[in-house]
Amino acid sequence: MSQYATLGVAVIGTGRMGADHVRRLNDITSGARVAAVVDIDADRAKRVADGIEGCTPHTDPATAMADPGVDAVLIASPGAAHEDALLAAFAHDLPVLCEKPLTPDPVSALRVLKAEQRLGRRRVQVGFMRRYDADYLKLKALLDQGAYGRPLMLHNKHRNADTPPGFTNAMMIHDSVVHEIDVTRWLLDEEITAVRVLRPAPTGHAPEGLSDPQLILFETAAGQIVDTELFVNCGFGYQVGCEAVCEGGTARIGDDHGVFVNTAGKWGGSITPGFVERFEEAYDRQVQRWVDATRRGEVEGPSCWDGYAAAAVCEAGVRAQATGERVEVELVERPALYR
Ligand code: ISE
Repeated sequence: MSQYATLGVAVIGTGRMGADHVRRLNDITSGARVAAVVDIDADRAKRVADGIEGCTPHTDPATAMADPGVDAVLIASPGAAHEDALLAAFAHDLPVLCEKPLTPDPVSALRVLKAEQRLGRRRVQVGFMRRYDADYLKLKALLDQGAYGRPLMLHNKHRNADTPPGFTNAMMIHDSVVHEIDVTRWLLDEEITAVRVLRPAPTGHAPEGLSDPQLILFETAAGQIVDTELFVNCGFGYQVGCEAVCEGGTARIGDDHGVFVNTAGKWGGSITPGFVERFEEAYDRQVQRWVDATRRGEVEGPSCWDGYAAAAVCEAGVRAQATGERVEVELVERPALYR
């Protein structure tokens, strides 16, 4: 029996992802309601709250968390604001779904990791939503069953039609490659130990100063090599794919093209425009699983350790990108809470 009739969720940040999660919790997720919204823009918070029965607007996360109707927190503010919001949630003993990144760098991620350990139990699920995508789940199941033997390599592709204004080379690692960092660690069940970044001559469609595309290489603790083609101004749509090369065969996901047509001497399908559309079901499943686990009094999914490890690989990745060198990833010993 759940201790919550309906889980009252405070959504921190009502930008693109936050607003999408508010809609999801309202219209799609069962067993939850949006009890509070937080945004530094008071008018915006009020506008969002006004449309939802029983929802209060706030500008400060800690005030929202003190609201008696709030049982859990979904953090979707910019990464730099995550640490304070996470520590406030710990102080209020509230379970959290935290959009990636956990925090923007390994030093602050480690502070969160230590604070959660002081609670003595996990409180946080990190929003690495690809782990909830139907294709990635099938690939993970095949690898875990050993269907094709030991995995030797992964080939990833990650293409965006274009980038928002102000997108930098470092953001290509922190915002985009962070997903391949997480799926690599999750699919192979291994830590990433070193990173290299190759930068071919850029496309003329990239904004000034952006080195696009890039080829990112990971080494894992088990000696596997993983490559990722990242091309964030490809112009034609959103494509994410992964091919696992194993001792006894290969398995590939991400060739989704919707309806396949033959007409006028050509064949083909369509390409999803962006990540919100491509991963819509994964986001829905991620939030539903979080709500269900929280209502059972449990925490599952990607942990603070996964958020910390991703931040450490991102830091190495940005150094590798800037220097052109192979950079080793530095990780502290994995604490017992996350084994
Ligand atoms: C964005 O922040 C995401 O998380 C998307 O999944 C990714 O494809 C995109 O490159 C990032 O900017």
